[in-house]
Amino acid sequence: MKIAALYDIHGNLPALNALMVELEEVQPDMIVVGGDIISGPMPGQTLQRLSQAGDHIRFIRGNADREVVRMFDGQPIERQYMANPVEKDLAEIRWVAEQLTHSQRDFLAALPEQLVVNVEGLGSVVFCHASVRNDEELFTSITPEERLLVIFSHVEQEIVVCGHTHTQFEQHVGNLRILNAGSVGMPYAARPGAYWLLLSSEGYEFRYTAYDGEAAVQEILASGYPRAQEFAKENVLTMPTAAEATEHFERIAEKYWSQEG
Ligand SMILES: [Mn+2]
Repeated sequence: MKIAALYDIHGNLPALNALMVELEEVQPDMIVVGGDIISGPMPGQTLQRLSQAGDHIRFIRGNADREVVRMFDGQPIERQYMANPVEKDLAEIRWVAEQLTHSQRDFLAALPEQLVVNVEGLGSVVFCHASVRNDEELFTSITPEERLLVIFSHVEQEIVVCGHTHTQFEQHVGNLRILNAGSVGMPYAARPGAYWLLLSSEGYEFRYTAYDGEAAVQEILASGYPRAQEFAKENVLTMPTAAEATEHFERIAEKYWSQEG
């Protein structure tokens, strides 16, 4: 059995398209879309593309999807870990919400936060967006073990697959293996591309799919997305490294944990 975990696509349709072509060769038995599906340049088309993938696809909801649904419904948006959205962020979320149909809103609103799949030979796997506790909790490859023990203390499965911090990494706590699938559409990594995870009975593989960045930028700039310029420059053609992102997220996580006492 093969499962392709596609996390944090963030409306980057060109990245997703390249990956779907590669998956035609990989032929996974299941595709798990790990949340933060649409918040980016091509929200509606991204959902459409995924809906054409076949009936072996499963979805969980990410924090950004949840926020877009709240915006669609005219509800306020509050964050627990990251800074609350300022007007520029709200304008972006509003634009994404405006691209969705009612049925796309309903689809996102109805998604589960977790999914458990038993992979023969590998064990039981729980897919979540950020952590098993909620869809925005931050931890990284350098989070101390004592904190991971608290976050993952109630997990009954052998493997946790997560995303949210857009960096591929692997962590171990006791017998539990934690795998961050990385990000398809907004990776923090050494080179541009779509990052994802392949699980199978034989084990797991951190994967990477290259795509034409210049062509992607043309599509992104034509999308009308308010952050298109920034997205093209800072998320497609170049991007922060995993180490830079890790330090950034770990600082936020530390601040949160020190306040929580
Ligand atoms: Mn994300």
